[in-house]
Amino acid sequence: MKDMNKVVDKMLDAYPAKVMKNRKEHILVKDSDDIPKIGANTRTIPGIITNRGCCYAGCKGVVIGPIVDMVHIVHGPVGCSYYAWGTRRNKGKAKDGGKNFLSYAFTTDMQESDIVFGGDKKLAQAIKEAVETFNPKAISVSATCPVGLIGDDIQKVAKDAEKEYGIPVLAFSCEGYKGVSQSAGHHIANNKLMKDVIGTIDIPKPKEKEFTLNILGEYNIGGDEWEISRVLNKIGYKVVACMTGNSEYEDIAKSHNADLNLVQCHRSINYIAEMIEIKYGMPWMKVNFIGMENMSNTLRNIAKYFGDEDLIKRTEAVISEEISEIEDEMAYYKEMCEGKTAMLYVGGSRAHHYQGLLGEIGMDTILAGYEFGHRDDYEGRDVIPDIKLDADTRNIEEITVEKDEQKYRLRIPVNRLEELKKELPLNQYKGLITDMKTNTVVIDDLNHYETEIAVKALKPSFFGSGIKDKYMIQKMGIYSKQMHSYDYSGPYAGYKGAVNFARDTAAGIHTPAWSYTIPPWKKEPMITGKVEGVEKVC
Ligand code: CFM
Ligand code: HCA
Repeated sequence: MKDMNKVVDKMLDAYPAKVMKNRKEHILVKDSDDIPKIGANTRTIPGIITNRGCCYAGCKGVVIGPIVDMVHIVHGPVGCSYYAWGTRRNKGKAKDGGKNFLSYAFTTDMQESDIVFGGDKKLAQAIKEAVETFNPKAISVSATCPVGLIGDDIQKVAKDAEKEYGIPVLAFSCEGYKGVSQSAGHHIANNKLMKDVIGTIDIPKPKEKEFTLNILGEYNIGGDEWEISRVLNKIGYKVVACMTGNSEYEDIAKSHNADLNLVQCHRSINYIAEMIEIKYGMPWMKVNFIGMENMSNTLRNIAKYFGDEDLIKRTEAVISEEISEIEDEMAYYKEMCEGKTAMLYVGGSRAHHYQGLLGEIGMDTILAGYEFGHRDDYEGRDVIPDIKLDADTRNIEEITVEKDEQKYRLRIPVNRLEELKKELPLNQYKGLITDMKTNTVVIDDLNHYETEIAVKALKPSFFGSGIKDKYMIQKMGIYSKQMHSYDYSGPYAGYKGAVNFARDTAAGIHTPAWSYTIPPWKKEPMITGKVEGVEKVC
């Protein structure tokens, strides 16, 4: 068995003292069942090649962008808009009679003269053109870095446009430099959706045997939401809104009227889940739709929440039917992958969510980390978090929710809810470190240098990566799957998604392509030399 501490020491060894001290806080070896503390959600050291994105990416790219029937205007130079054009594979379809603008990229294309003289007029003109050409239900405006630096008042431009055109125009002051990663952008997006959209359209209360859900933190990457909703609908649930994958503006406006919020990606949307609970009394439950067992447990938990006998029976019937359809194929791929190892370095939730599915095809995750997860994403939480404590709230206007205005609409009695909180993941969740085995490595804000050391030392068969690290890993002869967009594949969620993932993984690991690549450790000479008077092997 590899000594993981030695691998970590090798990573840290090359750093100057100050950098080493900093990085040490973000890297740990899990060597017992204790949950060690990890440094997270802090500024990346300048000069280190981080995989992180920016605040604008988190707000426009992640949370707001997937809403299908809004025109999303990026106020800034064209590159910021172009970068976010279609790369995330957040799929969407127009609903009956509705519109879908996801394939477009709208930008004000700021030039030097706009930076000098201000871009407000150009933005107002862009909104006008969008209304006249596309007649959307609503418009979003997202600010990129220069907008904040020159002080364009996008909030005023949006308010004036709302009055003039009679449709919601949501302005997000999500300049890229705010916060330390895309996480700040999630928070800004959550706050505005809560303040200006959620709760603005009421729908009738569901009938007695109607069970309504929202899915939060699910963005329909590669069609995941379609697969999740297929199974939920088969059991008999009605999904009011998916935030924000494949959703329409009005779905979100109505979402406060559902019975229960399901939270898939906690990192990006915990703020809305908390605020809806405080304002409307709707509880939220942590779910995981990735992997057969996680999917089944999630479905059982939802049914248990409602406690309806028929619903529980239907849930069991659907689970059996779905599993019987895929188990042979899963077993076949398991045989191909059994005993192989994996590394996962993805955003703020997938590095955790995919470990169960990898386990189902016989693969252990030996190293994992988040780009921008917070401490609670690593360590889990069993109490209701205080949303104001997040470091991201720096520079971000807080929204307050009036407790006196609570509109309780609970389907189940409050005392039963309190009981269920002891049995179900209501308001609570496990962390990435909690679920990892011993003798594994956890790394926050992993960089390219550390990736190279880890891959060389541990030679995994699979690396779940992002676009910035994928090819550098493949050049080392290791199969790397882009876990943000699934490359060109998916869905990976739910039962049918699990088979897609298993098939892609088995094929990726066993492709003969790797035998044509000579990894650096097979051709690089071992150089022995003196560094600062110390004998070193590099
Ligand atoms: Fe949530 Fe996401 Fe993720 Fe995320 Fe992202 Fe994404 Fe991601 Mo890329 S919302 S934290 S900010 S699950 S875009 S769909 S894949 S880094 S792990
Ligand atoms: C983002 C979006 C991203 C980027 C993926 C990557 C995505 O945060 O800007 O850098 O590999 O999922 O598309 O996370």
